[in-house]
Amino acid sequence: MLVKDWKEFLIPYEQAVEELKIKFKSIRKQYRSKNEYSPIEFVTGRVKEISSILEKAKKLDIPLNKVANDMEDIAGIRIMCQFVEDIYKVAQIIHQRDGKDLKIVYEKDYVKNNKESGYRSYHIIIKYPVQTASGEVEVLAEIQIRTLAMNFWATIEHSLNYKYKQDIPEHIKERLKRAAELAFLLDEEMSEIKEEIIEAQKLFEVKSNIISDI
Ligand code: 0O2
Repeated sequence: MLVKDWKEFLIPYEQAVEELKIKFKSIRKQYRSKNEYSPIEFVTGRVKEISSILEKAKKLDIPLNKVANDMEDIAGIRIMCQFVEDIYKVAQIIHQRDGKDLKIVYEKDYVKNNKESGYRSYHIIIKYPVQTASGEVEVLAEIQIRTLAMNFWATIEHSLNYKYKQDIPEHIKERLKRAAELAFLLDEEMSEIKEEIIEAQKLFEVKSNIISDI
């Protein structure tokens, strides 16, 4: 497939990512405008690079004409939360939309069952309909929901994997596993004082609003 054809193929994925980012950011805005705690801290999204699609297709033995059906994360949304409990709250919000603006295909709970690497996140694979100039196209998208600590770990591990071409030296792998355990402990500790933190953040927000009104 030519680069031009890839670019055309990726258009509905780009639209899906943009729409989903708006929808999840808007949930956060709605909580905040009611001065309520939002289980969503921030949202990012990306369409997989053509080179990464080709690499993954090769690794997983996916023929290029099957990529749209078999590669679930060409469109990727990442939702970051402050606390582990928020991850399940966000998953519940997504469940409430199942059959409405999206369809849940399946989920993977790497929060409770972390990967061998130490990776933790909650993944929801969805089908998302996009209205294009040539009609409706349903694309697959992967929503990753994780805490800030899980995101910190995953981002660092991802860059090390890139640096070492998926072959991180054993001593660094061990360090990363320890770091993942510590990130998990950090999440547990923060959950223990969650109510205290939420209250403090609300007070801080009120104070900031007063200052910005002056
Ligand atoms: P990128 O660059 O983020 O797009 P599996 O066969 O189940 O082990 P599979 O089929 O890749 O793995 O699916 P899975 O588990 O849902 O993983 C999809 C995405 O989750 C990955 O996409 C990563 O974004 C993230 N992920 C999964 N495992 C790890 C991990 O050990 N470390 C980090 N940092 N991220 C992980 P890509 O295409 O691998 O990468």
